[in-house]
Amino acid sequence: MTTLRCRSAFISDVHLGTPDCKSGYLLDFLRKLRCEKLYLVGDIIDMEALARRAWWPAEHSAVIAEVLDLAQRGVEVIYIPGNHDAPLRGLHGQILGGVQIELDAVHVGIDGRRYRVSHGDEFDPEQIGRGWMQHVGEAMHRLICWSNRRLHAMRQRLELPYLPLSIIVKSHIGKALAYIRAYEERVASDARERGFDGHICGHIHFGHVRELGGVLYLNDGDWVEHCTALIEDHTGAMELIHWSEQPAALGRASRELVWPSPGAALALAPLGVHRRDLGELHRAA
Ligand SMILES: [Mn+2]
Repeated sequence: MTTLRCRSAFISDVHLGTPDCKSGYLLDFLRKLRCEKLYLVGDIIDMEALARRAWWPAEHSAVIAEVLDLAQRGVEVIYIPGNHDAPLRGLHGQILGGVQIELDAVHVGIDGRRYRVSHGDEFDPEQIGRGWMQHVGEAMHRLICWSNRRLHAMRQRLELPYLPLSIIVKSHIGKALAYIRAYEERVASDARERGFDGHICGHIHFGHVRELGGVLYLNDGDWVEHCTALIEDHTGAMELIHWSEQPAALGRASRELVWPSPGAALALAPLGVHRRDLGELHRAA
């Protein structure tokens, strides 16, 4: 069994209590993790979903047991609740089973860089949170595909030429990308104003390592679609990694070099967006 050795690890948007949570991969990640500090950056237990429908498989309990076990073994575990586990915010300042609950935190890297850590819903004026990508992305894509088929069949009967609806799809993806860019800008400018070297957050389910106007925007992604974590190695470099059968490094920020993650590629791959389009995003960003 290989282990993942690092100084700190950041995960968020696990959404325990929903069928979307990739608890198997997360459990494997936690069992192989050897770190000093583990930050749970919000939306870990989806209390909002649980209030609607009580659904809880044994594997989700195993995830919690594993986190508590890490705390027992001396890992400093800090839980910063998000909008889906907001009731836990009332417990800030308390320690539960060795897990420290906080509203936000300041993480000082081993290289001296200072980061503010928060879930990030405070930067989301529309409070779309978890649902937004589904709304704008997959559901829209499915609807468009279905409409496209129906429309095409109808137009064929009327002997009208083929009308590609992909233009409409693209405009919606464009909206999604513009939303992400604006969000990232808001987070980065807040870190800049507060005098931090960067901000570590989650919330939008879009893992990303990038530099924006001299500060680092570090989003640890999610365990619903992308199975990503942000890792600080023993030199202080921050790396976004994907964890499944085939773990992969997605982006890295050391003191010397920022290698931005192709976050857009991850999020938009299910929509069939080509890297060509993503190139446009990165140029525009
Ligand atoms: Mn959230």
